Amino acid sequence: MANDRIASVSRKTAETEISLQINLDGPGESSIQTGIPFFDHLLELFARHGLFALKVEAKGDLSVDYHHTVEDVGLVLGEAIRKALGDKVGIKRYGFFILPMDECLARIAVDLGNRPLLVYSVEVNSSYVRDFNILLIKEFCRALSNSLGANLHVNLEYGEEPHHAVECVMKCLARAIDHASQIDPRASDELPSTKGLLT
Ligand SMILES: [Mn+2]
Repeated sequence: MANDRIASVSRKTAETEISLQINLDGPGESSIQTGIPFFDHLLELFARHGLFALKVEAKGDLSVDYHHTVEDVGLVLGEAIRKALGDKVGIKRYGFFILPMDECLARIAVDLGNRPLLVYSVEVNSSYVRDFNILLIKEFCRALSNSLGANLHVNLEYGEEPHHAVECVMKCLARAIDHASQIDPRASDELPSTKGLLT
């Protein structure tokens, strides 16, 4: 098991250029620059509530729209978490959280078992926070699930206000991933699988 669970990933395409660093055992601090203020806000919350240390610098084709940038940050974040997890020996592997935020309640479960799949159910009356379409968070979660190799079940049980709804989802997601990536002191030398392989 690696001592410092820190990883950096950089990725450049014709649409986006992203560099990201994460410490899974950080104190919840962050430095986020994506060019999309509301998305910066959500990633700051992700770092704070996951108790990660997160640094994100993203330059994307925002003149087209926010889609490529949001999706690609999800992809690079998943890759960095996967790298920081290393061989996954000793981790809890499964994580879940139920998080209330004002009128919203999110329920999220994650399996870091290298079987990527997203089940996503987040419905609120309106889809926009200023010019940010909250449907993009589904693309973010799908990209994260694929590159992290995580089975993700993301449910907003109920809620109305779109800002509250996606903030509730991001805080809940961070806490579920934090839970799953923690080392289990009762089995710190064990791989949480009978298959003998989780990567
Ligand atoms: Mn907020």
